[in-house]
Amino acid sequence: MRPRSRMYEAVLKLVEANPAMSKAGLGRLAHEKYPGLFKTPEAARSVVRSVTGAKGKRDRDRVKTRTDLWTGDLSSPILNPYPRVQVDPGRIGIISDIHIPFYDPVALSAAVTYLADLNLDTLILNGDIIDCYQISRFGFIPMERTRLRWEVDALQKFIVKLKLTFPKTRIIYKTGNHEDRWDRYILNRVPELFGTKITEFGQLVKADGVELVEDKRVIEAGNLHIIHGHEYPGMSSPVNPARAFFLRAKTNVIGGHLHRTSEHIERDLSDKMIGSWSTGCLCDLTPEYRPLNPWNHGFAWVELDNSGDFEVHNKKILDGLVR
Ligand SMILES: [Mn+2]
Repeated sequence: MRPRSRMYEAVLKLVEANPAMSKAGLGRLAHEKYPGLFKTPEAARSVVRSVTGAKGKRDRDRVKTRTDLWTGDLSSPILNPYPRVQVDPGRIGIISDIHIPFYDPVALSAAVTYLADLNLDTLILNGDIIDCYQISRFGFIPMERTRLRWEVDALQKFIVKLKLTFPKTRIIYKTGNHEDRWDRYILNRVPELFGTKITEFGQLVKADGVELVEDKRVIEAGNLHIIHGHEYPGMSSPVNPARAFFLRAKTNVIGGHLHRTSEHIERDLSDKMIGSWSTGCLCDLTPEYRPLNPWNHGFAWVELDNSGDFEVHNKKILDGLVR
């Protein structure tokens, strides 16, 4: 072990005395207490990081040794790695529930042209972009445009058009419950080919440089979590979609899936403000399979700053106008 610096020792003392304090708070405290050692709170904060990281590693090593000792000779478990996807600070557009071929051309172009003016850093296609109508378990009315082949072609044209409209924007496609129909279909029909390149849904969009987020994984934009909405069970028809998201996520969250614009804000006992939002859809509001519903057209954009704080602009679309 190499000898520890005075800065390291000073910060270690503070970390041990204030286990609940944030890294930024510890940085400020170290700067206040030892101005000779740390010229700025930021300089102190980087030492805080290394001190807490080192402690984290000791703990992780201890857990690993204990786990290896206890389960080393059991057979391998089935585990699901669940990495989160991070979005950088900046402007983030969120559109979802387009349900190609049942998209609403007026609403879709209103949303896309509005977002195109914002110089987005990231655009998130937040699920149910295509319907996968032909391969749903609810049966299907055969028409040219309801065939999966037509949907796939339309999706690819849509992606190409998005890339032209947002040439400098990172585009992330998070799959929703309708895209999940793809894998279920492959698993039922040709399980032997499941998980191979030929059957992978992502192959439809990856060539155009679109990143795919699958398997109900969460996107993190600073302190805001982005989900489609089907990740949680029992989300079928809540009174207020945003509140339903809040009750499940218990943290800042935005999702689509319910095709309705809503917002729910709560302050918790520690004075923390928590916000949840649901976005409207961009599909036909009276589709043949469900003509009566409370849906509205909409989308959102988010301004995310470096601290992780964010501002949600949850837009509605009425008669082709963004409100
Ligand atoms: Mn959905």
